[in-house]
Parts: sequence; structure tokens; C-alpha cells
Amino acid sequence: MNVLAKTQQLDVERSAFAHDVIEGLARHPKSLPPKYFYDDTGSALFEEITRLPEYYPTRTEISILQEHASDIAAVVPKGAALIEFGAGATTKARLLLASCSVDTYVPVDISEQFLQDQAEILRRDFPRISVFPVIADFTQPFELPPAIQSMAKIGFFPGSTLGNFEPHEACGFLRRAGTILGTQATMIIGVDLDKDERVLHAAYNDASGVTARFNLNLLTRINRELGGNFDLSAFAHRAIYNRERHRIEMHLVSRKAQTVRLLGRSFSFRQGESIHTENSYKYSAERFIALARGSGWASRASWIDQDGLFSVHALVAAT
Ligand code: AVI
Repeated sequence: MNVLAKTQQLDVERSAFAHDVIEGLARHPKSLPPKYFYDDTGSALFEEITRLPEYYPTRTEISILQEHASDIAAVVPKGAALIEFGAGATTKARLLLASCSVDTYVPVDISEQFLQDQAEILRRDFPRISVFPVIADFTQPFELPPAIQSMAKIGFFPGSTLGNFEPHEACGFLRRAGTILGTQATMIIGVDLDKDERVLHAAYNDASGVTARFNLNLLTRINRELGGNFDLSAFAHRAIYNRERHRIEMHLVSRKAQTVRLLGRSFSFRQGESIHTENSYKYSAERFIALARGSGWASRASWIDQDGLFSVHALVAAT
């Protein structure tokens, strides 16, 4: 992308961010979309979260992928293309690339620089695998590279990112993925399981406060990119489990009555008023399979760790 195109894209991204923040803070109750957590600092803080002792999902999913590597390889046809929706740290894709007979890896992500860097490292580490990065928002329809058209396609969506979608959005994502991947596709997807509230509470209220910094960084980003004047010390991180809706909710709670200004507008907060910043839905294996079924996919296999914390599912396009 040339410099002008890049500047224009940054303008579009900034105005979408401005629009979503203004709209979210004008709502009752106030909310902000979780996708804006991931600026450079937010992405680094999320990487830190994945290594916390309390945050079980990442290490548990990796252990499932390792332990069941040969069963997972059995659902992957020879010479298939692995298409990863949102390619963060490629640790999990690497496990599949090492154990499955995949010829081609297609990471799909919005961040061009990150994708190109990861692609280069992967090409070096897996010289027999062709890498075709696709720069796209994976929550929207996108085209697969023509070079993989005739190959069997395996979608990969690890990390329980699906849990950050509202159930109807999760359904929409799975349907779109089905359209993109085609009727013969398989999808390997990681889904966090519903469990003891204390385990969930600890995972999102870690003792060292990394999740709090991750949550508050959203306000830092608004201050920097949209000229806001949020006082970070006047907001507290709170994560609670909403049992009826099977979800962890993250909030930023105003410690006092205050007014915040950004982009020429004012937003008033009562003491104790919250900005709802994220939902992280937790599923039972059965509820997830029912959701997948209603979204055009049938369950082929499911793998769960021995403590029942996390699940990895292989889905096939339902006919
Ligand atoms: C990215 N996503 C699956 C994480 C989760 O667990 O919902 C984001 C996160 N939020 C707080 N901690 C981690």
C-alpha cells in the first residue's frame, strides 16, 4: 500500500473509531466495542494476559491441540489449505502446521504489517508451506486467494474469540465463514467452557492487574487518538460473571461524578456508572454445537481437557 492509500485508510479507521466511541458513550448504559482494545499497547497487554497463571484459556487450548494432535490431523485432508481467521501470535497455527498435512497457510487479519512480518517468519520456519496472507476484517465477507481455490479448506478460529461476539454475531460469523470456505470445508474452533464462577472471576480479575491495565488502556487510546481527557485514576476495572447470560462482562466504573470531553462533546458520569467494554461468552459443548448447527455446521469431533475448562471442535459444513 502506498503512503497516500495508507494515510486515507488511517483516516477511515480513526473516523470509525470516533463514531463508535461517541455513539457508545451517548448510550444508556454506556458501552464501547471490544475490538478497540487492540492497539499496540493493548495487543501487548493481551499477550501478557495469555501468560497469567489465572488466565487458563490459552495454555489449556494449546495443551488440547498438542495432546490431540493426531486426532485433529485425522480430520484434515492431505494437501489442505489452513485459513486462520484473525492471526495473532501464530503459536497455535504452528502446532497444526507441524502436525497436519497442510500445504498452504492463509492468515487473515486487518493489520498488514503484522501479517507480512508473521508470514516471513513462517515461510522461514516452514519452507514446505506456501503462505498467502489476506488483509481483511475477518468479521466481514472477504475473498480467498485464487491459488487455493481447488484445495480442501480448513478454517481455524482459536482463542475463543467467538466468545467476544454476541450469540447472533457468532451465528453470523459462522455462516459467513461457511460461505467463504465452501461446502466441503472443515472448521477447527476453540471455545471457552462455562465453569465455576470463581475460576472465571480470577481469570478476568488477575492479581497482578494486567487485565485492569488492558481494560483501562481503551481510555488511554481514546485520549491519544481522539483528544479525550479521561482521567484513568477516576475509573476502576470490574469483571463480573453474568450467570443468566453465561458471560463475563468487563466494565470501567466511574469512581466519582465527572464529565469527560472528547471531540468537542461532553459525557457525564454518575458515581458508580459503568462503561461496558466487553462480553466473553462461555458455552457448554452442547450449547456451542447447537449454535454451530443453527449456523450451517455439524459437529465432527470435540476435544476437552481433563479439567473441563476449554473445548476445541471440528465442524463440517452441514448439507
Ligand atoms: C480475546 N478474547 C478471547 C479474550 C477473552 O477471554 O474474552 C479477551 C480478554 N479480555 C479480558 N481478558 C482476555
